[in-house]
Amino acid sequence: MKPEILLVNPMLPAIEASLDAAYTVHRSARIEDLGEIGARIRAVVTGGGTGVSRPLFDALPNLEIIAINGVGTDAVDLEHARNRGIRVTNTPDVLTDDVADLAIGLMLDASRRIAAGDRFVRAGAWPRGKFPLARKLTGKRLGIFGLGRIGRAVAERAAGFRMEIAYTSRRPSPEAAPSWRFEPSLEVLARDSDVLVIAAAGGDATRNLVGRAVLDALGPDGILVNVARGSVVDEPELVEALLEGRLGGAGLDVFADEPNVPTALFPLQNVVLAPHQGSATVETRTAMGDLVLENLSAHFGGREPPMAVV
Ligand code: 8YV
Repeated sequence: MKPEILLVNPMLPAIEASLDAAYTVHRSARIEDLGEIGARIRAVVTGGGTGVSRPLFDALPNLEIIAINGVGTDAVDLEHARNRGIRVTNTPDVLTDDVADLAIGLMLDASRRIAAGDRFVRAGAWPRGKFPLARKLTGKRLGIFGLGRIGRAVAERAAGFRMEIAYTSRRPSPEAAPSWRFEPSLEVLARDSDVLVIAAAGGDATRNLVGRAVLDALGPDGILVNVARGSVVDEPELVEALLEGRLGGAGLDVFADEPNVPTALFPLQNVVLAPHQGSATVETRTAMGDLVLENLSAHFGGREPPMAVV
């Protein structure tokens, strides 16, 4: 008998075909649809932003493993999983380059107004006048909040733009390049940066840490880029700072209540909005899916999953 699993978010067709070959896959995570199936589910496959809600946990009494198709574990209550003896796995490393690439893209776009220029041309506005001047990125000061794998990959890329790099993290990172300066205070880092990139993990430890004080420290010429989690930023404060011109611009791939983005941001030409697409390439989603398959097959084969978090 194939183990029964619950797939919460769709994956690439080839990955789903491999799941179907090895498991009986249920595809509705609505509690009311689960009924007695819930007791037969032994694994959940879910996205990093979606995780597993408490009601879903409760509807799956025989759950053995949660395989996250993503690096972030903040949407899964790891303590609760540990107490229930449920394994949790994720897909680190394989998405680092893509997320860092997107951070650079958002930083470039928010500075150089590439998407705004595209809208200007498409709207037929060019023959009627010049597009306003943007801001240079090369040589500017980059602050990175969270120097994990993704933060380091952003810093490495930014070196190509001759940016001056500083970071804040729980402690100085032994993996930081000698020229990257450690700054213990996020607010001071923001004050001393032209661009602040958030690459810190989500969850209670970082919730709303980028609030009014940090945004005001970054200031009217500063740019905020977020490729981590919407929860790290106090979103109403961010919207207010952008509307009032207290913050220069933003490149945002993540939001507090995805897929809902504050509509007040839509008219702003100094804000670049992305639909949580940091890891959304065919190559990376294939590699992430392969890791999910490996984590599951190790678990059901009685081996330690390669990417076990719990
Ligand atoms: C994905 C993510 O969009 O890795 C994460 O934590 O949020 C993203 O890479 C998501 O997990 C896709 O399912």
